[in-house]
Amino acid sequence: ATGGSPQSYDAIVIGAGFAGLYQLHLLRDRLGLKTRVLETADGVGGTWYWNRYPGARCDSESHSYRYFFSKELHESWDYSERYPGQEEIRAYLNHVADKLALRPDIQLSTKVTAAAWDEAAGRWTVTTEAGERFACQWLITAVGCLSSANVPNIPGLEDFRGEWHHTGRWPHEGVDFAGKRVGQVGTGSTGIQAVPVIAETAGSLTVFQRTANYSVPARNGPLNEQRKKEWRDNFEEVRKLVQSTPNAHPFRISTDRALDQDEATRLERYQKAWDIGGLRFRAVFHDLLLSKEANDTAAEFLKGKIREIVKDPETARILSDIDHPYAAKRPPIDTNYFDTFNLDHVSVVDVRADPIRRIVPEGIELESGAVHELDVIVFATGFDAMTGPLLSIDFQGAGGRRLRDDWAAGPKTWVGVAIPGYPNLFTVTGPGSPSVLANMIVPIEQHVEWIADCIETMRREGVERIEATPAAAEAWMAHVGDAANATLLPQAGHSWYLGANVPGKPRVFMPYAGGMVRFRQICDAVAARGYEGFAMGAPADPAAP
Ligand code: NA7
Repeated sequence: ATGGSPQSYDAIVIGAGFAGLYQLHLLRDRLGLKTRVLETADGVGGTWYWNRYPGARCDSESHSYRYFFSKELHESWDYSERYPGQEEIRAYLNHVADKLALRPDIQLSTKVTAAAWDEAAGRWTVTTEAGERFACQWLITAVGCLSSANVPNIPGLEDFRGEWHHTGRWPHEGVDFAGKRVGQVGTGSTGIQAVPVIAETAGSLTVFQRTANYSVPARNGPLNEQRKKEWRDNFEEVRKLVQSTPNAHPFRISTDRALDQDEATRLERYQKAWDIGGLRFRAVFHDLLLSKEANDTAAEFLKGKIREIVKDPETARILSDIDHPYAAKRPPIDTNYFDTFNLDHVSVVDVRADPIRRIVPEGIELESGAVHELDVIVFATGFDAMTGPLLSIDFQGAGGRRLRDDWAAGPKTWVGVAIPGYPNLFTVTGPGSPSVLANMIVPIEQHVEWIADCIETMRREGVERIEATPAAAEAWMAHVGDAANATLLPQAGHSWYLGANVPGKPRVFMPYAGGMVRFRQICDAVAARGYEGFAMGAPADPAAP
């Protein structure tokens, strides 16, 4: 179908991860729209297709990391461990694709490179890397928010004699570390998962740490049959629970305040939470992300744990030299991360004190001139989060405006799902959505359902065109800023929430920190008021070109 007139659809969905699969199901099977999913990869799974690095695992507990829209689907699948591993989540999504017969409408190995709004036709034209063209009335991006790999621009990488890989683009055949000198850059959630597993086979492992990080033991383990049955039988309860907590996890954040406790009680509570493990640690007190003084008590406890676990005092000092509040950056959870530094062949290098200068053919050279000779470099350096995947597509909106220009000073959306100037375009988990601050599945389901409801309303009422107003988006991004500023989240100056991990990216706090419950209420109110903040049927700003 290259050249000639584009293939025509009602709706095109970009991406076949959790969001894209469910969006296809709703648009095709509930609304009866002629829908096509375009997916870069040669399989479904999104994040869980690409992130095949050693130790890749979800930080959400497995009974909450699954769709909740169908009881039948729910009952057709069990995960095997407390936290689902990458391969198992990918298998789950393949299972869903089969169960809902989604595959015939998913076009794999198809990378969307551009999308342009044709005002006269009232349709989007979507172009792929291979030059295929599609026309559609509604365009939905389900491209993920942590999917554009951020490979740091370190001079000399092309001269490196060994092999290097980014965790988010891991080779499918795996990487053989046996006996090799491995260097890993990055100690975020990903790096902290990878270190213990890489250390199992590597000849040596050197971790290049720019920012020390907290981590709480995940306490992963197999789920026994009784547990599996319990999750299966309590579908409604779990669904209600995840939809009623601000972070969409299957546990409630305590209403107790850290600062109201005496020292002994507080420590006891922290110790208990440490023993339970995982993101539940964050839930132990209500004020951990609201008060620096409260946060300091948790931070001190966690730093103490690092110093307790790590035997070498200098290594312990480097690993516990953490300068942001606990959970102000996404808090990692781990399996034996700090213990791994007690192994003779594993070490940490503080590249804040002695930064990476360049990569040389033999390895990594620091500002001091020290060279670490390596056979493999692993970049666990994260993603161009939230805006990266959208801006990698050349979006051309009404009047020829470009998303890259419109977002040059930072992204602007109305309730995370719509962008002024881009009619009939919906973004799942876009900037301004709470997605990355929550157990991702719950916001994904909410966005996808809200979008389907909106399109259904348009069809019922004979409205061909919808567009967020600039005023609504301005107000929303101001509210997103206020919600973040009410917490300690902006205090981690180098977090990807702020775009600070990508040089040159505007510093704007992107996710909505007001909580998933509040977000859902706001979106429901927007719809109930006849799609407030949207212009229905006509351009939002008639004065614009
Ligand atoms: P993150 O959380 O962005 O972590 C990336 C890590 O890589 C972090 O430690 C960075 O240090 C480090 N980094 C990035 N660039 C460099 C350079 N140039 N030199 C040295 N170190 C660098 O990504 P993850 O993949 O771990 O996690 C992403 C999300 O996926 C996670 O939050 C979960 O939601 C799932 P920095 O802190 O910037 O100094």
